[in-house]
Amino acid sequence: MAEVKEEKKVKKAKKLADPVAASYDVASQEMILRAHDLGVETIFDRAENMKPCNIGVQGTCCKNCGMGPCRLPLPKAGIEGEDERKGLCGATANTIAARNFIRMIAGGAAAHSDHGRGVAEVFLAAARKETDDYHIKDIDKLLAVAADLGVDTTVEEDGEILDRDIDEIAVETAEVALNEWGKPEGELLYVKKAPAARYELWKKLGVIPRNIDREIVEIMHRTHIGVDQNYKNLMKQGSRAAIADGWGGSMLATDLQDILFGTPYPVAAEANLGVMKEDMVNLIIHGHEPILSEMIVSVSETQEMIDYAKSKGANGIQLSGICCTANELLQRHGIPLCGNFLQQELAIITGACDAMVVDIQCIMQNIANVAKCFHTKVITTHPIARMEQDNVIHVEFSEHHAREDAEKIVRMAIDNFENRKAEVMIPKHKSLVVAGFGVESTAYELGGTFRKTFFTLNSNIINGRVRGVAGVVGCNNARCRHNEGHIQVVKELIKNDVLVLTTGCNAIACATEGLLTPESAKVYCGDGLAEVCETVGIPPVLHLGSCVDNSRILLAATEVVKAGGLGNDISEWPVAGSAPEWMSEKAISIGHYFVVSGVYTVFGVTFPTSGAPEFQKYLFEDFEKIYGGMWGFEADPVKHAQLMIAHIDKKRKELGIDKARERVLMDMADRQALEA
Ligand code: NFS
Repeated sequence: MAEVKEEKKVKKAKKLADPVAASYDVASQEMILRAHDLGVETIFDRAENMKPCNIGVQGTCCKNCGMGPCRLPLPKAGIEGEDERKGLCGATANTIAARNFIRMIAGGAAAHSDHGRGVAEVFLAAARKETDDYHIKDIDKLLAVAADLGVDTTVEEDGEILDRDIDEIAVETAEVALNEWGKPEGELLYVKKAPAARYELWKKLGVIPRNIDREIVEIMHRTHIGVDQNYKNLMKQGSRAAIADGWGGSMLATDLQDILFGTPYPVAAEANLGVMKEDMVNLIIHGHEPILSEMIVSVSETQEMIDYAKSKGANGIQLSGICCTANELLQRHGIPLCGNFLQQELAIITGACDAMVVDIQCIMQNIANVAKCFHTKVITTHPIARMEQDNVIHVEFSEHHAREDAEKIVRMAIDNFENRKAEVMIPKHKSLVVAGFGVESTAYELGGTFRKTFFTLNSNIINGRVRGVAGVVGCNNARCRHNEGHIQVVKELIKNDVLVLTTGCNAIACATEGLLTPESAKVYCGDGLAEVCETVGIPPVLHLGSCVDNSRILLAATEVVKAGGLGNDISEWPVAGSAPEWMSEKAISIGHYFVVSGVYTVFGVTFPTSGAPEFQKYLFEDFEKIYGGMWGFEADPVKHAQLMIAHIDKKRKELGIDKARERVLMDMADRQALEA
């Protein structure tokens, strides 16, 4: 009997991930191996032992009521004739996949937008001077946002036009901004920031958001059992909610963060696990909202805290970031990137992470289990994001005592320095990065102080040196090799003269590979793009920030339209989008607002509608006729990039600028032939 039990145990022994197969990144491979040596389980191992549900992957499992889940797998042979699959209520595969898809949009839009709301509330508190800890940092941005929200920036007194009091403008701007989440009538104000042709199209299609929250709520209503049962009508609401995210919640989050913490300008730093330092207190900030992390940066840079760290035997405090908070701190302060989504457990496995402080989103619950094997303190800070493990400390952060909270957290990290127990092993690998390319700074880089414009980019697209532009963004996904898709897609694009705009975990992946430096242009780019990057002095992959900053990509695409010569709408010029390793609902919302803004957008790994071919065809093909942008899917990174390049070439042809590029690509022999 005992033997049988033993045998079962052997059979059940969990598989360990192969470090090289699990990650493209050498620093991560070293830490996965280290985890195995120490007997610490990570997501890479769990991915080996638990396979995803096949029906869920196809998007055709409906669990929106208590009669299900109703599972409608795609027959192995595919669908021949009429698709007769139905749930108990009669819901078809199309209805189920569309419901699930727009619920993902609702989840993603809610996450971005609720983050934005939090920032708007802090902005209002700062404008009303109800907090001493936050102030308005960027007056120019405040004035620009005020104008976009219809807030007067001047007053007329005795027939004279005078500048309005800045505090008054700030309060009114904050109030109008906050109102965008739940105003009872009218339409979202920021949609008018889109090219006029796009706005008119949305109006015609009836997808202009009324307010941010309402569109998310309506998705939950329409996808409840027995409500909307037409996949096209369901997608109409999905599109409206996605616009409310990209051109609403996310864009407001970005703008208000810029007002409070500064608009990013190019800044140099380093990236990867190797930024941690053995002789310093390593405080890692992980999550999304810069409200907390900005305060931690400010506190940890004070002499008082540095002296305190020294009194505990450390040489100082090394801050670094994980996930999108990392991008926020990098673009505004040059704080190094420790890693992206799949590296959060690995940072603790170095044995040198004295505290990991988290706020909201993309935080794996398992970091608390990994932390138990080390001395690391995991500190949650947000009332809506707590963990059940008993080793997690909760310090509830509030804008009304932000500095005090941040001091408490930084002191905790410092006090914990002397408790390190495991041998410290920090990978050596790190790379240089240049980040901070917002719309404002990119216009400045391209056009100079006096002529801030995107026209330099347009003229290089028209003359063919730059073939087109791609926004490559999004998560990591443990169902594919960490960072490989990101890096290969981007390398293939820049090799083919496509300028890349990056955010999120893609930006961090590119950073670790050294693609975010001007020097990388010579190494990885086609001749045309390399020449432009070298002349302007920019990297071929421009870091635009965190995931809410994908709104910056929308605005950059709009600036290109405004600069002229490339059509009247985002859908007309050679641009494409991609999330090679997506996994979150936020990525689906982002992808969808790219699509309905007119951008062909390709996702990797899997696509959550594959079990409903008719509905998927609607997204992949019919959408192009409606919105000028559509979805695509390709798991192979090189083919993935090639799909984007083919779309870019199609747009060049439609604009009649394909010939220019053929001339640029003449090699020496062609030139000699011409001269002869
Ligand atoms: Ni965005 Fe994905 Fe998370 Fe940032 Fe990374 S996982 S959708 S990239 S950190 S939000």
